[in-house]
Amino acid sequence: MPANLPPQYYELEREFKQETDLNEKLRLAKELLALMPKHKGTDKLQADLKAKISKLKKQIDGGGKKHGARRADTHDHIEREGAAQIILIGPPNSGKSSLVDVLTHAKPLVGDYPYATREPLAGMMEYDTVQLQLIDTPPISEELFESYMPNLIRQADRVVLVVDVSTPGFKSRIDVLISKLEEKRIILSPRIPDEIEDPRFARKRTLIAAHKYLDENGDVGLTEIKKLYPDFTVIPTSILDDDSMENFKKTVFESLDVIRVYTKKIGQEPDFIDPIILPIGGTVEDAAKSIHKDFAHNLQFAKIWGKGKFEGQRVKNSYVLSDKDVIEFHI
Ligand SMILES: Nc1nc2c(ncn2[C@@H]2O[C@H](COP(=O)(O)OP(=O)(O)OP(=O)(O)O)[C@@H](O)[C@H]2O)c(=O)[nH]1
Ligand SMILES: [Mg+2]
Repeated sequence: MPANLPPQYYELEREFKQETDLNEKLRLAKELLALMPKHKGTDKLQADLKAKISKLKKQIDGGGKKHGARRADTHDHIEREGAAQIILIGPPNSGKSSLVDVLTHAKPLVGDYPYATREPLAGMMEYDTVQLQLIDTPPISEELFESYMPNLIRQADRVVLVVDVSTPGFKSRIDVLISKLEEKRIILSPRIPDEIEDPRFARKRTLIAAHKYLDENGDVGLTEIKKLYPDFTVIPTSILDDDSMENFKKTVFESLDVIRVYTKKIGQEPDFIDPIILPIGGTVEDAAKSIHKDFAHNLQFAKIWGKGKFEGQRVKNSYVLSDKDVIEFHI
């Protein structure tokens, strides 16, 4: 039986054969497997690929153990905390660490010299009762592109590209960064496409922070960057301008396309501290599920308080919630 593999498969297979980085090779092997049609004609190919994946995993694990030390690859993954993980990337000295310093309780090293940050560092940013995780990262430039960066970026919910718009020539620094990411099949995108166009590419919804916009030449840079990337959301930021920091938080939150739902126990005041976060369109049942599977199963109905609603309105499990609704579960 013929395997009937799609043309993308052969392209990806060529890349797989040429790739020398083990982590990247493993990722490509997994992509190949995902791309492969599953039928009798590909049984043997599937088995071969699975064997390769297993071997690569062993090589990666074994390599780490043999040398004892945790290599940079251990930064491949940062446990997500809060409602979303947002990664800050950018050229050297653009202000990534300063943003994480001002917006979270983390204390990254801020340097008045490039390449100050050597490792990623996560901190929590609060916006209107919602906790969002920000990740500071080492710069991306012609000279430096840490091998773990592609994985970290792929895993994040949103990317913020931090650009120092007060220093002329930022376009070429962004171009370098974009092409480095494209080599790893990551595309910075103004929005998430409705359909997956090409499964080999990760399209990451990206916002641009036009940083240091209040510095000399910053206004010129801000105008220029908006013109260069008209489809992207550009947020003017400066750590010296509190309003811009508030606007940064708000814009990042709004880009997540989620709603906040506050819970209340029967006969008590709502808990406005720790909302349930749901995608837009989330229902009462989704909210209950996010608390516990059994809880959703036993749910009879809920009461809702919110804008434009009848106070304490009784609703069914399929009811679609709105941002800032208060919900009282009845089981
Ligand atoms: N004027 C001004 N300076 C800033 C601002 N944000 C950061 N800086 C300065 O810019 C320099 C670089 O800041 P960092 O936050 O270390 O930049 P980075 O992007 O983390 O740099 P790398 O770690 O090397 O990639 C430091 O001297 C900061 O004090 C800002 O909003 N306005
Ligand atoms: Mg830094």
